[in-house]
Amino acid sequence: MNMHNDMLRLLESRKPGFSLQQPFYTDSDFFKLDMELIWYREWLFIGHDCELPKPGYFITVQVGDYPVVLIRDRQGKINAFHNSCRHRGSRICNTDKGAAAKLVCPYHQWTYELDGRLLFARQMADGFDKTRFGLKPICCESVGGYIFICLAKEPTDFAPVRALIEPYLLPHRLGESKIAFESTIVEKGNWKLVWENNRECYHCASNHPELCRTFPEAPTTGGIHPGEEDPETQALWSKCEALGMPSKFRVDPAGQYRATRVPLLDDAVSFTMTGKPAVRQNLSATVTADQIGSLVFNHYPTTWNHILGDHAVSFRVLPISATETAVTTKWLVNKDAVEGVDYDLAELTHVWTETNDQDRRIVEENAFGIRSPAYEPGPYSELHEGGVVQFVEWYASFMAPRLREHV
Ligand code: 3BY
Ligand code: FES
Ligand code: FE
Repeated sequence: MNMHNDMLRLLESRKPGFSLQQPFYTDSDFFKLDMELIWYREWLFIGHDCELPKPGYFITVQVGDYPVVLIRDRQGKINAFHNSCRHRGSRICNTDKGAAAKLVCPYHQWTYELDGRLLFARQMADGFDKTRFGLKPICCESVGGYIFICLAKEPTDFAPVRALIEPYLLPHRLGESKIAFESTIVEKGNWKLVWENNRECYHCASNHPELCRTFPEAPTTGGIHPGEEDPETQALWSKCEALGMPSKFRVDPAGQYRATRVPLLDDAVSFTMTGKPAVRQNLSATVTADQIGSLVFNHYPTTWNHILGDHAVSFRVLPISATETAVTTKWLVNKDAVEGVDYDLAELTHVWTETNDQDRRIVEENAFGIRSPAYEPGPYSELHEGGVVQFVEWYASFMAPRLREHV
């Protein structure tokens, strides 16, 4: 109770337009509240449909205290389950990914169907009722090649997310792509610092030489109404919308998810050092235009994305502790593209590998300085950090009412 009260008091006394007070970035009790009130309640992006190409393919993920497995069943449906055996609770799948005909618990070999039903439980007493011990399901939705789960017993309606995001994603056919490469880095900083850093490009010119070859560091890109007053963006939107690719900036009323297409610099079409495509064939056969910029799609608290003509890059944020966050990046290409023939992996991944590492250092230095007893919340730049203010306001607006339920 006290903890809820403490956080609520700080949220209510914070200065709008300023960074949060120290405990939001450092305190383990505050971290628990973030997990309970945001991470265990909101829809979370976990992975892509193309990572589960056939029945039996699975990926696992750890969300706070919850081990989770996503698996495609024999009907082709993607299911999410708590990765905890209904016998004595052992984790069942203990690799990041794999494929299995059945899910067999390594401890005493209780065996589950891909849809979660318990099929065999060796030498249990007569009359043991297998139907009562299926894997516990987790709500799961797939939209435009992105799989989301929600750990809440009664999730918020996913339909509005789908309605906003799906038209933007569909032309890019990410469901039919493949992962060319993925990386997970651990940043020694609170998950909110990872997001704050992502939501501005105030730091870009001096920190991201590779990204800045193709990505505009214009202050409005991450802002509240990005692109509306910029003729270049308007031209890109008109051109792409005429080609059947929704592009205009849209955000949901609560500010949790947004989609927009942003132009790249000059003649650039991809995040490479030259701006030229990294992959020979387009990601989607239906998108043939050259300059389509980058479709940026964000959903708090887990994901930001760049979808280009020749590839896409998805980012997944998962908190580990108050001071550690895992960031997983996946590079998606046309499923028929062959490494070494149609793309060079080092060229494809170079810009964001460097950018991620630069952002990791930035976040870690930020976290370092915030731990100082001398830290006090500082003012965001109105010109450059509108997106950060938007993120912090979203966070406060989701946390405060939920904290009030407990005080
Ligand atoms: O586009 C991104 O992913 C964000 C916005 C600008 C800085 N950062 C790289
Ligand atoms: Fe899974 Fe015993 S804990 S079979
Ligand atoms: Fe950055």
